[in-house]
Amino acid sequence: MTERVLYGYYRSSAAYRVRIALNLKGLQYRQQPVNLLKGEQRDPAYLALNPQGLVPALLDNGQLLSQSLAICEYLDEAYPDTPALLPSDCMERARVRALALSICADIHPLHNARVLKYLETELGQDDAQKTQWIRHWIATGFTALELQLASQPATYACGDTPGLLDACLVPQVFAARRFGVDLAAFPHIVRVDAALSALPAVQAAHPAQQPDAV
Ligand SMILES: N[C@@H](CCC(=O)N[C@@H](CS)C(=O)NCC(=O)O)C(=O)O
Repeated sequence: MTERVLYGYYRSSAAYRVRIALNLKGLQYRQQPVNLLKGEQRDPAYLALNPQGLVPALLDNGQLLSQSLAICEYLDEAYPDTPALLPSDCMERARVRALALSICADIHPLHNARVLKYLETELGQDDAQKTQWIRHWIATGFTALELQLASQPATYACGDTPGLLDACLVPQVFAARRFGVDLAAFPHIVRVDAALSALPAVQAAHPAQQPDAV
């Protein structure tokens, strides 16, 4: 088997999701940092690997994969003997995917680095305006997620074993704290995040624990 390599950045929410997924599944990997602040995601060598110029990308069995959710689902299918990230029931799987997408497609892209840069350089928004934007969109997404978690309370986001939604929730809560979002209105999200943060697999994925952390 060839080496498994995760191209990522310590503070990237999307790379953080994949680190959690790999750790929950007990799959070994080497990290290859791509420094987003230095623009390394746009280096020709990296664009040759991932033309989108985004992290993460995962090299597994000699093939390169992009998009964090696609990578997590691939890991579940390719390594069925490791702990499952998705439920076996197709209705439950659809529910988990929907909630994961509510974070990955509807919250996170609105505060991605390139979006914030565009707000600043092209639309002339200052730091206070950008912070208002970020907090608004995270709180909007969390308001709906909180209601959904409250409707079926469990140890983790979707039951009593951690899975795909948890791998998305932890990085989004990390980002919310980093951007100063008031989490008082989201007790279920905070509770689930605390339960997850006690797991060694999740602790090892924390940005501060990564080789490129500054
Ligand atoms: N939908 C993608 C999002 C990837 C993404 O937005 N990555 C960010 C870091 S969290 C990135 O590489 N940003 C670089 C940039 O904005 O230039 C995924 O889930 O993998």
